[in-house]
Order: sequence, then C-alpha cells, then structure tokens
Amino acid sequence: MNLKTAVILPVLAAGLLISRSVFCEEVPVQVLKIDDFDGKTMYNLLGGKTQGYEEAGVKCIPTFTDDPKERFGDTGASLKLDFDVTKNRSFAFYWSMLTVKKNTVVEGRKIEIMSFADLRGHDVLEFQLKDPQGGADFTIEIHEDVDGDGVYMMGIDRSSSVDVSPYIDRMATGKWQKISIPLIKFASIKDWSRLLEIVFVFKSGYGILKGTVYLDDLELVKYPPREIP
Ligand SMILES: [Ca+2]
Ligand SMILES: [Ca+2]
Repeated sequence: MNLKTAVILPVLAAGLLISRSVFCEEVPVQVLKIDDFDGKTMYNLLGGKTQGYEEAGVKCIPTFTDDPKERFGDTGASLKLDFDVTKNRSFAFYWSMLTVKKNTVVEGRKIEIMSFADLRGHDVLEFQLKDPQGGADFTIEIHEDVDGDGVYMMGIDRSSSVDVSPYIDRMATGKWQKISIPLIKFASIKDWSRLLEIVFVFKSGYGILKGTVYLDDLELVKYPPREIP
C-alpha cells in the first residue's frame, strides 16, 4: 500500500461510517408495520396469513418467543425461525402474505374477495435480525400478482429476490441489528399495490445449513428526502 492509498482508505472508511449512521438515525416520515409478532399468531398485522415450510429433512419452522433473553425489546414477542437445509440442493422458507380475504356484498349476496395491501409510497424494507450462531444467510423474495388471480405462478407473475448477506453486520453476531434494504433492489417489482407475499428463503449453499434466526418489526419505511448540500 503506498502512502496515497494509506491516506485515502481511512478517509473513505470514515465517510462510509458517517453516511451509514446518518441513514440509521434519520426519522422515517412513514412506517407501515407488516408484523411485530407480538400477537404470537400466524397472521401478520395486515391480516395476511404467515406460514413456514417442512418436508422430510428440510424445514423452516416459525415459532414465537417472549423470553426476555431472546426477544427484541422489553415487551411482546419476536419470530424465531428454525431452519435446516442440510439436504443437498434443498431450500426452505417462511412467508407472510400481503393479501387479505375480505367479505363484501354484491347485489344482496355475500361474497369473499381478495384484497391487496397497498404498499406504495415507501422506499426501504426494514426488520430487526438476530443471528445467534453467526453465518446465517437468506434471501428475501417478493411476489407481485400480474394476472390478478391472487396466487403466485412462476413465469406469469413477477418475483424479485434480494440476498440479505450484504446488509448483515457480521460483527453484530448474537445481537439484534436493523437490516435496511432499499426497495429499489427489488428491481423487477413494478406495482407495489399488487403484492402477494414476502418470503424469507434459506437455501443449501448459502451460509450455514442449519440454525436459528430471530426476526422482529418487519416494516416498510419512507425517509424524508435527502438534503443535497
Ligand atoms: Ca415484537
Ligand atoms: Ca397470479
């Protein structure tokens, strides 16, 4: 490393630290909480169903913990995901539906319709994460309903996937940390008012194959416009 590089690198590192802390300290102007897991039910705060996945030797099992040593914050509960993708080329997932069934009356008849949660107007997906062992990795997949049938169909509907790994601070293993993913990273999603579900996917070949992660405060956030000096 020459002298010039030796000087520039710390300056760059300091710049990154400052921009990161400014981002984290900004107060959002809008927050849509998808789930805080405090109700310990398999429905999120929008009313959408949530579910894990299990087959022979492969799993992503959701449970809730209100143990003060495990949960996020001083009250309520957090989501605990026990995953196992040790089987070759396996994957397992937990999903939270962003659609809700609603009853309505049409020409005197009660019918059940599917309603999308309108998630427009946000710019960051945020959640709290704790990885007690370290080394867990997963992707977040968002599905958009293109044909309006309320079900995700590969090849017809849109899916966008983001690897969470670059957003995890590995120095914070064992502690709660806030993960912030700009929604622009979900590049294939065109209409945020037609989303079906958000899916946390664990795959063999990505991070540790078996373990537990804790999640809390899954939300969409809008920050005030950045002031350009
Ligand atoms: Ca909670
Ligand atoms: Ca569809």
